[in-house]
Amino acid sequence: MALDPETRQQLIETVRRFVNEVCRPNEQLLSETNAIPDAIVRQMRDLGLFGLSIPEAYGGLGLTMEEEALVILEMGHTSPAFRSAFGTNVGIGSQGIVMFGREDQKHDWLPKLATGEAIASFALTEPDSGSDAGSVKTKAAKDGNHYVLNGSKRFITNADKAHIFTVMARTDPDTPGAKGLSAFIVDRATPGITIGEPEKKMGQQGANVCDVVFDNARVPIANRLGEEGEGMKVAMSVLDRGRLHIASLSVGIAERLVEEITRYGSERKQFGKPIIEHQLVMGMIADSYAEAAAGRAMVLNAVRKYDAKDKITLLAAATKMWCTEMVGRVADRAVQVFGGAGYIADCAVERFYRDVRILRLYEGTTQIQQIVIGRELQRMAKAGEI
Ligand code: COS
Repeated sequence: MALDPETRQQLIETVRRFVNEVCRPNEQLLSETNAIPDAIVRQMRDLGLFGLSIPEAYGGLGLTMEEEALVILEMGHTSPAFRSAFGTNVGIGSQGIVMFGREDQKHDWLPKLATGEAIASFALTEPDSGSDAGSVKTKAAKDGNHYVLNGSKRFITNADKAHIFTVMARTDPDTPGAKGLSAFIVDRATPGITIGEPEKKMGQQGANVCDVVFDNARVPIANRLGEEGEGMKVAMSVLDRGRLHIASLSVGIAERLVEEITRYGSERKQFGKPIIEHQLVMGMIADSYAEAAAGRAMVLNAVRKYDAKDKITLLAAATKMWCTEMVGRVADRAVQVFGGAGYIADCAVERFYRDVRILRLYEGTTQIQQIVIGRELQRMAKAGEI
């Protein structure tokens, strides 16, 4: 149920204060140490950030998608690795259970995910299966009351901290493609699971991605999410929603960058006046402001449609595509406005420039979003909906 307007405003202002007073002063530290200080993670837990999307019945805040987007827009005003600490619990790690879990599965895991006591990760991508999600090779072979998992997952966000994984694996070796896949909740403590070292990445220091290897890991049949063969449906439903979350984050970062370039442009003088008064610089700042504002409107429209239970696949893909591309343009302009100062390692715009590059890749590349959009439009045309 949606919050009343006053509570909603209080929530947004609380998150804004947390971002301004706690996260922003620690951006440099986060980048240098590649880790979020424990004290900040504790504050995230106290604020309920790990449980934004988890129903109140399981100890979460049970926010609507619109409310979640408003929180994530605020979190976008600081280094996105802060959001990543709780992002998988709110989004792709937990939503398989929220959407497809049985009562006992929800009861076992959601309360711990809501408080941040347990961390959830989403394990779809593999060395040979990225954009082609239906080609997953990890096997889940039935053996008595268990499935035996064998295979490797790659670039799994928060795998190093995870207590559970939502894993997509092939239960039907004779059915190639998406129809042979099923989804599972896999406890990290299961014997036969190895987590790789965190990868060294271009940006988002403090948010780790690792390999996850399954070597005869025995997962109880009771841990399957949905029916056999529904793995792709679980993954894609989770990603439809995740794409709205990433779009919100992108818009938040674009807004932060507009703030950075407006302030810098007003302070930095060249040719005897603030550079914002030079029309070519002014144009870059104005374009960035307008694009961030357009992104906010696009996100709010899409999340309201999600909350109204409209079919969201088309709009989620379009919103994710446009907002992540948009923040890429804004970050590029931000470096341009800062000039040489924007190229110096670890100044804010240099960091954001690197941080935002992944947004156009994960949870479906821009080119995958184009495919989803094209196919959905064609489907609608065939169905006479266009
Ligand atoms: N919601 C629910 N179910 C969906 C769905 C959605 N948005 N999209 C697809 N499905 C279902 C389909 O209905 C189909 O099931 P049925 O055959 O029972 O109808 C099944 O999933 C397979 O769909 P499709 O045939 O469209 O699959 P493709 O193999 O052609 O793949 C794309 C479709 C390319 C869109 C998909 O693989 C994709 O999104 N890839 C990107 C993956 C990604 O985002 N990776 C990032 C990892 S997380 S960081």
